[in-house]
Amino acid sequence: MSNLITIERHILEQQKYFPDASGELTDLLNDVAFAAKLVRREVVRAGLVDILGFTGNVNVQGEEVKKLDLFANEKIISAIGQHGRFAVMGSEENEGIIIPPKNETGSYALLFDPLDGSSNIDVNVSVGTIFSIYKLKGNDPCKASISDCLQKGSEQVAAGYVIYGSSVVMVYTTGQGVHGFTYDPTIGEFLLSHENITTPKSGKYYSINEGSYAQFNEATKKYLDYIKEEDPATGRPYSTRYIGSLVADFHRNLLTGGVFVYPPTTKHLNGKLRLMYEANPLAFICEQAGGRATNGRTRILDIQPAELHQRTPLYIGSTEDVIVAEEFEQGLR
Ligand code: P6P
Repeated sequence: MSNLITIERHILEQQKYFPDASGELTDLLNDVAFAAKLVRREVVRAGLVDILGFTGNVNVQGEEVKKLDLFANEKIISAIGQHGRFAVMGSEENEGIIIPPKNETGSYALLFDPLDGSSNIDVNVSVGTIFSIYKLKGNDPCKASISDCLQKGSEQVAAGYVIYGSSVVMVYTTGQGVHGFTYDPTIGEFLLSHENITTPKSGKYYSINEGSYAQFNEATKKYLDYIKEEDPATGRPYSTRYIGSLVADFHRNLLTGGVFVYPPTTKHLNGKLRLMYEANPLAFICEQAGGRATNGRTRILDIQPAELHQRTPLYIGSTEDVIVAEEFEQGLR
């Protein structure tokens, strides 16, 4: 039975695809899985301990920091940083790069959003951790810098997310397909539950915040009008599904098919979502599952980053559905 395969064993088996692998990628993916268990422990009981609510601080994004945001960030940095496998990190919660202790032995860079969708924490809506892993560009980890973090998404060696929902699922790719693991609290293990995830070429869901309609450009408004028209031959109208938690919306569409769109708006001219630790890792996963991810014009994984926290519009999900949304954005429809 495949569900008796732990994530640690699966990661080890994936190593055979990397003949020159030193086992480091295996170790650091296990580090991430371990950190996910620590975060899960607090997320699933957040209502029982004094970890809900706000810290009273504002992060680099100008957003109020939830206690659980801060906890998740600190846990990931300490649980992963302690083994010295990462020479540099970039977090949604930290303005600059993080140089972990013992970084002199690291060969990789880690970008992560410790707890995305945190505004949903206090109302028990699914939230998620998203991570992205690169090899260092240089050979000297002591010289690891921001440039090791600002690599194109196509350079990722691994990416994944953990969704803390009705069950806790960790999904990852190393470029050899997409695999999902469901946490079994009775044994404290992530067990293989979704092997070789492939996303349908088209779906029936579209995910966009229609409350921002007044902020959308005319192309996006035309797309929304189109997707809601009655046309059984093209499966329209699509159903709207928008949780307001990127990982939850992405995960549903990945499994069932559909398209998630966060377009440019008058409030966020370059979109709201972050390239390095939201769009890139999810784009890597989506493409590995047979889907498509662009900013409406350019493949997400081809975007050359300029800043750690730069934003991007995001059109991601089932290939045929994303192409339709892009054609409206490009004025082709
Ligand atoms: P809006 C949550 O704050 C988040 O970063 C993503 O998880 C989510 O997809 C998006 O913002 C929701 O943004 O503007 O629709 O509320």
